[in-house]
Amino acid sequence: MTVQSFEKGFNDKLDKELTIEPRDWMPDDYRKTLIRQISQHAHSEIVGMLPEGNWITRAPSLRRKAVLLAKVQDEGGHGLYLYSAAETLGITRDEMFDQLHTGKAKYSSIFNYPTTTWADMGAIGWLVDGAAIMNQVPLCRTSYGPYARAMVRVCKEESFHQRQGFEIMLTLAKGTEQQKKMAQDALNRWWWPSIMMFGPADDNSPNSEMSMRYRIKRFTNDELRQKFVDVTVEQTRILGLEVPDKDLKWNEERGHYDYGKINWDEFWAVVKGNGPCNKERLEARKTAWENGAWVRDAAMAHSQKRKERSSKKEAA
Ligand code: BYC
Repeated sequence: MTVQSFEKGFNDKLDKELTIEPRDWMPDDYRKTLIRQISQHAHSEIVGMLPEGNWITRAPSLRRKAVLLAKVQDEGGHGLYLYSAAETLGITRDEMFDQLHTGKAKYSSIFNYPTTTWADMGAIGWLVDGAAIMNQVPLCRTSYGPYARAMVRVCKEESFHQRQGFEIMLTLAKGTEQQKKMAQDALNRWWWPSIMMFGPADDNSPNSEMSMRYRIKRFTNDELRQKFVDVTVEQTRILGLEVPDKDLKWNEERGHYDYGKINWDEFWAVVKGNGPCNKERLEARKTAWENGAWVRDAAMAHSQKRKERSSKKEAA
């Protein structure tokens, strides 16, 4: 078979909305951009455990503690599905961790902001997981099979996360004056970073064209951002809180909310490693990796021993 016929088979599958599987032929740039996106997505889940993990011991009740603990564990699980999906493309987990620890691979900008009050747990669940759902539900139909299948489970868990965040916000917003203030303050601090999560504007998004063509991304960054704004503004009304954007207004003609100018300088500073918590987050990941070395060594030694035992048994 020629490269052209392999390419035709690949394109036919995309046209028929069939998934590409690990053993199928795929163009190099498809493989490369998937490794980039899936591994960065995995890193985001793992680094995303840090800002919330910070609040587990300080959650205001046993119920809140148990729920937050379960949520943070879920994020760890999401990271593991995603690392496994990326491994099917021919990169090892060690290589991916190395890329994270050396700053070569990115992770979501949102996790470089500090979590200073309990209300931030509500805002993260509601806004950050809400943005994640908006981005990831379409990824259940992404063209690469292992990524699409991982997303189905991830999205189910994310909707639980979003609801628990909204419930924290609702409790605070309907609570005392001081609690309502806390909720509004968290919304003020997390609104713009959440809007930025969707990535640069379409005319400044170098990967979008190819990813849309290969049906990896099903909507552009701006399309998803607009959907998120439209849905979330309505939810803010239920909370009785105010979106910190004086230019936000319903546009009858477009059938969407218009929103204010995004501070792209801030976005790129955070993406390039200069956000409020970038150094702290990376340090925490590197330390966890180093401290966990004995666990990896012990697991490898155990598996080696089992292998030796079973080959001895076979030989006997
Ligand atoms: N932060 O050409 P573009 C979660 C980078 S986890 C940092 O538009 P693309 C959760 C981008 O990587 C949420 N970097 O890129 C976890 C690219 O740089 P490279 C994570 C960003 O890939 C725990 C450059 O900017 N979700 O939900 O077409 C608790 C140009 O961008 C960001 C995913 O990863 C950013 N926000 O589109 C709670 C979803 N945005 O790689 C919640 C899967 C852009 O060329 N990923 N960059 O060096 C995607 O859908 C896409 O990769 C993106 C970016 C929409 C994020």
